[in-house]
Parts: sequence; C-alpha cells; structure tokens
Amino acid sequence: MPLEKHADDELGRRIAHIGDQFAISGDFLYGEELRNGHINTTYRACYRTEDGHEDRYILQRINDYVFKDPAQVMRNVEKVTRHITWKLLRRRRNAAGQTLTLYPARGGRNYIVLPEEGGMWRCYNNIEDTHTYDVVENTRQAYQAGYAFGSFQDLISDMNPEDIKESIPDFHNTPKRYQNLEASAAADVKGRLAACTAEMELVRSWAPEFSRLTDMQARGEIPTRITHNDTKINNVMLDAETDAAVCVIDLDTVMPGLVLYDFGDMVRTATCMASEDEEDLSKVVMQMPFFESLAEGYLDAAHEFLTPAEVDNLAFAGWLITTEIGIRFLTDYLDGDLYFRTEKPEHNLIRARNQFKLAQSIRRNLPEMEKYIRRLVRAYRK
Ligand code: GN1
Ligand code: MG
Repeated sequence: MPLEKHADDELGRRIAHIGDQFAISGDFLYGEELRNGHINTTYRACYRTEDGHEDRYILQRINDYVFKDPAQVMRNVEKVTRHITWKLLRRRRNAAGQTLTLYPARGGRNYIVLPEEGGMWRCYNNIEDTHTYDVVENTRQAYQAGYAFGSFQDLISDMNPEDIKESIPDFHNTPKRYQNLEASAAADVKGRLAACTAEMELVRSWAPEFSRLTDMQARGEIPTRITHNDTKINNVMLDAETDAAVCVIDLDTVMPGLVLYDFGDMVRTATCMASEDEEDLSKVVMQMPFFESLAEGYLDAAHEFLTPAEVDNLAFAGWLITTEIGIRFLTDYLDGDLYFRTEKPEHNLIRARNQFKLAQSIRRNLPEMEKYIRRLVRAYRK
C-alpha cells in the first residue's frame, strides 16, 4: 500500500520543520509516516536537490518512555554506525547507502530536542532501493535475514564492550520479564486479568524453563557479546529487486547480550507467515522450510564464532523469546497499554495470544529444529 504523502497539510509542515533542524539541503517536497515499528515515531522526508534529484531521509523521535536515557541511546548508536562504516571502508567497500549514517543537527549533536515535537529527534539516510517485510513470503527472504543478522553480529563483535551501555536494563532477561508479568497480574490495575486466565496458566506451566539461558550466562557457559537485540524480520532491509540483504536497521537496543536471543527473535519473526497481529490463530504456525533457510543463512555468517553451547541452544532460543515477547505483550495489556503502540482495544492481548500460539508451534518442532542445526554444523566441519 503506498504511503500517504504530506506536503502542505499540518503533518507535512511538522515534518518539514523537523527536517529543517538537520544537515539536509534541497527543497522539502513531502513527508510520509512509516508505521512498522511499535516504539519510535518515524517519518520519511523527501527533498529536491539543486541538481534535480530527490533525496530521502528518515526522521525519528526516540520514545523516552521506553528509552529512559535517549542521549545514551544516541551515544551507542553513534558508536555502532561509525564502527560499521569504519569496517566497511577498511574492506574497501563503498559504505555509503548500505549502512545507517546519522546527520548532524543544529547545535552540533547528532540529535535535537524539540519540545514542540515531543522530544528527541534524529536523522538517518534512507536506504534506497530496498524494502522490508513484516512477514516472510519465501525461504530466500528467511535465508537473507539470517545471513544479514549473523553478519551484523560479526561486524560489531570487536567493538569495545565498555563503549556500549545498556539502553534498557534486563531487556532479554526472561525470568525478570516473567516476574514483571506476575507483578502486573497481582496489581491488575485495569481489571483485565479475568480476560487472560488461560494465558496466565500456560505461562506459569512454562516458567521453570525461563532461566535456562540467563543461568548459563551467569555460570559463564555462554558468552556475553554485543548483540542487536531486536532482530525482527522488518529490521533488515532487502534489495527491492533481488531480496538480497542490504542493511540491518533499528540499532537502539544494540548492547551486551546473548546471540541466542538474536537468533531466537529471527525464528519468532521469520518462520511464520502470519504477523504478530493475526487474530486467526490457525494461521499462526512455524514452518520448518523457513526455519531451515533461516538457520542456514545465519550459520553461513556466524558458524565460525559460535561456541558449541550456543549452537546447542539456537532452536530453544526461538521458543524462549517468542514466549518472552508474549509475556511482554500480556504485561502491557494488564498495565493498560503503556509500552507498545496499539491500534485497537485488546491489541496487546491479541498479540500475546498470537505469540503463545506460535511458541506452542515452535515447541512442537524443537526436536526437528535441533536435528537440522546439528546436520548443518556437521557439514561445516567437513
Ligand atoms: C518492539 O521497535 P520495534 O517495533 O522494532 C520492541 C521489541 C519487540 C517488538 C515486538 C525497544 O520493536 O523488543 O520484540 O516490538 N522494541 C523495544 O514486535 O522494546
Ligand atoms: Mg525496535
């Protein structure tokens, strides 16, 4: 569906005003709202340059309910984008257009605070001739997504961990996420608990398994690395014609974490043809062919640096994070929809049910998924 273009209306004027704060030249033509994230507000602005080209930029407001210290998020993002540009340039690859670049703002920072526009804004290049998918349509896309995020982990693997601060503490700490759910259920501030007793029961029955990865991490059995932490399929830009992976986006949660949660979130979002919003749960099933391609793409990029303990838990991580995201949607439903952007009443409950259905489907496939991973890993050893 083409996006609505705003030029002379109120939104158009606001987008032009925000764009005017950044190092952009040319005449403002129009702006559009991109609505595929649940957290930040994102616009794309188009300008006519002096030589008659059209240049597009991404303008984004960082949600300061979710990110308590947006300036810290920007320091992280600055380091990550510059590290990747440095690396690509060292490899003599033309980094322009393929990686996110921040544009300076009035006042000398890479962001600007606009009280009249609700807070902190930043500006990125628009990655041209690419698109994103909210759900996978074919196995090639799954392979490319896996390869892109695996390569991204590799690109940032040698950053100085001291440089990157936690933008959201305990972001993928499943036991903590579960504790928060129980606290919200006990408080039941909106009187919504009665609507989700079946979901609560299911989650409680799974609770003993929630700490598997965090326990292994605490015992030093799996390494803490710098990871992306939000590897949903629509956070990778694919070439508009060939669907080849071009660039990973949404860097706000890059921080120390486990690669397993990254891989898990790919399983969650790239092995099922129904979106998180799908209400017809009969459509919410994971499909092995997508998983196989995803795992192949990921391991093609990552097999050299993964430890055996990480490899052993890849499939499990798919189930764990799907459950975790379900828990987060359910918690937000009980809290009164404070965190995720919602578009209808019960939206978060719908998403939670969807994720639990997907988690059940992944759980049933775990033995087969694990078997497939072992087969792939054996093939690299040959
Ligand atoms: C949020 O920003 P977006 O829509 O890419 C969330 C992720 C969830 C995801 C669920 C900072 O991601 O953790 O997995 O929604 N991001 C944050 O769709 O909480
Ligand atoms: Mg995000």
